[in-house]
Amino acid sequence: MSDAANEGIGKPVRRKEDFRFITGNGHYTDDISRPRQTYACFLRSPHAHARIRSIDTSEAEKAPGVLAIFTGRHVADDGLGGLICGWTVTSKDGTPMKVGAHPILALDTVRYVGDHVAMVVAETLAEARAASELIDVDYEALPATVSLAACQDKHAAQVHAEAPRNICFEWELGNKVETEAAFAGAVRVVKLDLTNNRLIPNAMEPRAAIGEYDKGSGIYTLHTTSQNPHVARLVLSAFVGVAPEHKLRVIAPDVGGGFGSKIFIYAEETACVWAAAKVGRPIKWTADRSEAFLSDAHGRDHLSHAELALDADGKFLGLRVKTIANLGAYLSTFSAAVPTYLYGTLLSGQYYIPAIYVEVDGVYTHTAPVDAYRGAGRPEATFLVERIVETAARETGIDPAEIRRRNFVRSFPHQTPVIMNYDTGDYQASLEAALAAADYNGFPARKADSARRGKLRGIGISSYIEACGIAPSAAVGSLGAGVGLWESAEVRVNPTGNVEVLTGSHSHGQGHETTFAQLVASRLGIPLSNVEIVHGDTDKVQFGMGTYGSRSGAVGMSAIVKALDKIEAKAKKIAAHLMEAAVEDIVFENGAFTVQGTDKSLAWAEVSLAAYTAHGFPSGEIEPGLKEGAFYDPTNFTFPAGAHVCEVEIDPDTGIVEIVKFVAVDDFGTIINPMIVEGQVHGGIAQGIGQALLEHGVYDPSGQLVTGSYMDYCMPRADDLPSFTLGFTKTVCPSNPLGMKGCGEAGAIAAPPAVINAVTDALGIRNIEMPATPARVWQAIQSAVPRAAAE
Ligand code: MCN
Repeated sequence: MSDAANEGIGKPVRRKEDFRFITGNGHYTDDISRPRQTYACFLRSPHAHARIRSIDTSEAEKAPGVLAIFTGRHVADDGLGGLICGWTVTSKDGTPMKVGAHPILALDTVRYVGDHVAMVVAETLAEARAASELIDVDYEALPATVSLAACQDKHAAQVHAEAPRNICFEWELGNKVETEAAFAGAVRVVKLDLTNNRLIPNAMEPRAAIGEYDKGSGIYTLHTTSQNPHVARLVLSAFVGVAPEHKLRVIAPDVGGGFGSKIFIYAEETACVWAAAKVGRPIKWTADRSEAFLSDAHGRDHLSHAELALDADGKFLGLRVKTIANLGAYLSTFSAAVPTYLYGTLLSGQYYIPAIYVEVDGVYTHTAPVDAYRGAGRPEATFLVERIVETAARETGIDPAEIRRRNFVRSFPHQTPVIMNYDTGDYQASLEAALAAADYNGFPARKADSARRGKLRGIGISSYIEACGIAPSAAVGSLGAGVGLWESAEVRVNPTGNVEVLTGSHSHGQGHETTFAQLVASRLGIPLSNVEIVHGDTDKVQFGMGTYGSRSGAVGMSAIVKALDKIEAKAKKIAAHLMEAAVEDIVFENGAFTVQGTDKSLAWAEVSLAAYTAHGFPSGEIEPGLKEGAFYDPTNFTFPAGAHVCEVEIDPDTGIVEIVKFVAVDDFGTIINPMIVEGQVHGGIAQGIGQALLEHGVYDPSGQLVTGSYMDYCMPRADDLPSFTLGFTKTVCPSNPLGMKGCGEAGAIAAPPAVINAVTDALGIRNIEMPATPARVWQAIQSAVPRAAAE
């Protein structure tokens, strides 16, 4: 029988799906082999910018095993559209963003190293690769624009003719006049220049695809590593024109992590499904790690100047920000939204700031496209706010915790000057809990002890807020989204009482098969093992918007709640009929339907069976069966918030930063599974620390990616990280029935400024660029020495 007490909402249930994953029984795209499968290899541009004078495939076509070679010309001749950006941003002069064409295979120009030039399909992968080396491309190499700071210069090479000076959009948000006035009345203005370093996502499973075409039915099938298979199908049918939506099935089976990089519709997956009909056989492609570095959409990459105006008491009066955001060579699926509506709207942080004005130039460069990566815009906003608040504390001499307390938003709902309406929160509660867990008051003694040992010690706070549960449709629509951001669910109760839940969310590491089942088990009073969560297949789930923006709990689970409401209502009707009672008298609790005030009762399984035997149902009043669907569109984002405190010790001889303590206290509203939530926070913090200390995507001035492997791109490893101390505070989110706030990105958003605030505190400097590698830290120490000596 049900053990709802141990398996329900709030219980740290172990992940159901992990048995499959850790015993090697997962089904990832590359594990799947289709009959008569062939293999694809993509010939990629070695140049950051070049004109293609000609492509000679004649030798390659004769190579063993080669079945077909496609270039941009074939794609264009077939009438296929290019890849799209699903979010339109308008510049401050009212003009729409300037969109350069994004062909599936390059036509006459390549725009970054790794751009797709040709696709070879062969019997084996080795044959496809060997043949790709025989393709003779005559390139005319052109100057490349790589520097973000210089890409708008008059003489910088143009990435797209449509975008003069490489400017895609010049966007603004907030009130410029009010912000100027706030600065005019300020007692102090704190200024800071910040770089948000470029990151390269590294999911454990690289991207992969198998495209297939069935001549008999005319149906295309694409198995792919997608976080949102329905959106992929929509884009491939409505915009690229691969096949009509009802003739295209997209399956995202087990997916080994995405972190945002698998939201997007890429060239390779598109080419595989399109070419499958041409070749008449299934085509598989799996990225190797080098291809992933070159061609997965990268993240972050901002240059910002920020100014904070304060009064004599350290109260914030205004914030002024100018940011240049790298979009790479082409607009990726959601890229325009990231440095605008996911960034500028969060610049109020946890603080009451009466006036804010932000300008963002979204620019093209000859580098890989840049799009959402865990946090997407919100880490950039949090980094800027929490770095300048920390700097303001140091310049005013007010303790960093105290300056935050003085400026926290304390009454809700709170309308910020940058669109967001914060629904609920208690920022001080998280800060005080984090400070207590970090023993903030004991820090001076620990610093003195480090100094005695010749080490530098620092402490840094990050009081972050983010907007997630990405929805509601009306809000995102008014801001430029091309899609709605609701979620769907269908609950199917079988005659034996077990339940299948079809969800439009997609789990690729977040544990939905467990948490979603916990919700259903709790609500229906049945064992967790009697609930199956079905996702990731457009033939099974009618439609769904997928998983990103930490939305699956707040939006996806809310859709399930709505469907369960309908299930319960119908099951009560059936129970009332069976027990000859009035529906209003039926109580459903712990898996049993009881007639109030009597000992008449029916178990969940009895009612489920009766729904299908349907004997004697009053005709027209009760339909047989027990299956209900729902779409859920919330009224607001959710606003997780909290305080992270990082303490570091630095060896001045080597510049090595050791994180000696990391405390995170987060408010995620109602928590469904604390073990999964802790895992999510751990992963996010690890990525945030990676950004702060280790990870950096670097192109050389000619546009070659010099961090294209794990030899050069430093991912955080277990021994780079301390054991994290976690805590939770709780304010219930009012815009979804479960009161949940998303947790999937919080760590990646909060951690970087906590780390950099600690490092700069230890070094006694204003700023250091991320990643604060030993070399950079050592240089900062060395350049500080002569100054100290001179003083
Ligand atoms: N949850 C909960 N209680 C809450 C909030 C969430 O129990 N108050 C649970 C949810 O039920 C879900 C998990 O925690 O099982 C994460 O929920 P949520 O915060 O809604 O985030 P999503 O499921 O929408 O996942 C997306 C988020 C994002 S945007 C990125 S990026 C990311 C992340 O999740 N990528 C990940 N975590 C990841 N974890 C793994 N292993 N792999 C990725 O690619």
